[in-house]
Amino acid sequence: MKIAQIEAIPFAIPYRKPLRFASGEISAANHVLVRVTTEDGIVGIAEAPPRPFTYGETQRGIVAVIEDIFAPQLLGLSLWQREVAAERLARTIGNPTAKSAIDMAMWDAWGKSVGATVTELLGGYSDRLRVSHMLGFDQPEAMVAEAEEIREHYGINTFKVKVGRRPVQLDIAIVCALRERFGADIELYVDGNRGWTASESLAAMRQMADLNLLFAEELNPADDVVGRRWLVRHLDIPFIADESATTPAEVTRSILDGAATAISIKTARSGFIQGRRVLHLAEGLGVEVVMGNQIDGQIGSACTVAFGAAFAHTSRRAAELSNFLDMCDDLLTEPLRITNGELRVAQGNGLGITVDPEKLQRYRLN
Ligand code: MUC
Ligand code: MG
Repeated sequence: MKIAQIEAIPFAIPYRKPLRFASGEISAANHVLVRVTTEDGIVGIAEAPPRPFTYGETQRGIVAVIEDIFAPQLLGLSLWQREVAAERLARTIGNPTAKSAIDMAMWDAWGKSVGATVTELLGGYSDRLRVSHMLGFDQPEAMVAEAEEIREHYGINTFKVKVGRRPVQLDIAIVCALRERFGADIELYVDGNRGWTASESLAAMRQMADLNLLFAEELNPADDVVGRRWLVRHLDIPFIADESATTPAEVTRSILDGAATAISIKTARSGFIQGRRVLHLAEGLGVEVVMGNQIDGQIGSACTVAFGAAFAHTSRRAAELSNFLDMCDDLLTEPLRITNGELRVAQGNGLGITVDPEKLQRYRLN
């Protein structure tokens, strides 16, 4: 069970259509496949999706930090020593996605070694999650049409609408159009990716007060310390901290400061080991969580559902698991399938997924 090799393999898969939101745009999955191989030949996998505009990590940076800094510190550790690995990785500040992919690949390998799924190892609460679909920036008609298609094909009834543009009226019109088209048949919430000011956010939320929204997420920057607290205090729905609260310390500060009243957990940036700490902290503080999406491919989505299905608290709300639908292709032998609005945990030990060698050959960059 000792780690013999850690590989970081960059790959690129184009998107069918770009996903646009207030802090960036994605038109290709320039991700890194991380493989942890043990001395007895067990291979664990995970993927690292860099989001330079949010966390500063890049594809080349992830490969370099894994090869030069992280891998040499972990070789020879046993898969039973995940806390030792986490402690060594934590000595380096930042690089959340690189660290998380190593952590999750270790759990995948551990599950394969002991004959259990990662969901069972983490908590074993369920075998599936309801899915929420993210609607990126577009004109109102196109966003309503996308929601229609997603409901029809995949049975998804929860939508997160990207907002944060100026003039704010355009985004408000889209949320109104979605509610008008689908009535009470869908759940809706909004995510601003820090695009608005506190006062723009409150004015917009007041105009959407009758639309029965579930949550508002990261509408303005958390660094607007007083403005953010003022905004959250004036809302009567939970306010999700996403990119502003990714570690246990940031979550504690956000909730105690009144900068948020709910938390997004993304396995891409917390892995399973930190994700579990954030989750239990949120439970202890008494706030809701949503399983978020760092615009993961299918490997990352398999990680999210494996984690989210493991616990009651992460299973309550629909999880953001459908961004991989925007990709032209992926690396898995057996693609993930969303049916009846749900994604099931892949069957098989560890994460239950396998990389198709031909696809990896086609899309890898080195
Ligand atoms: C979200 O919830 O903000 C966009 C970039 C990223 O890292 O996550 C997203 C979705
Ligand atoms: Mg967000």
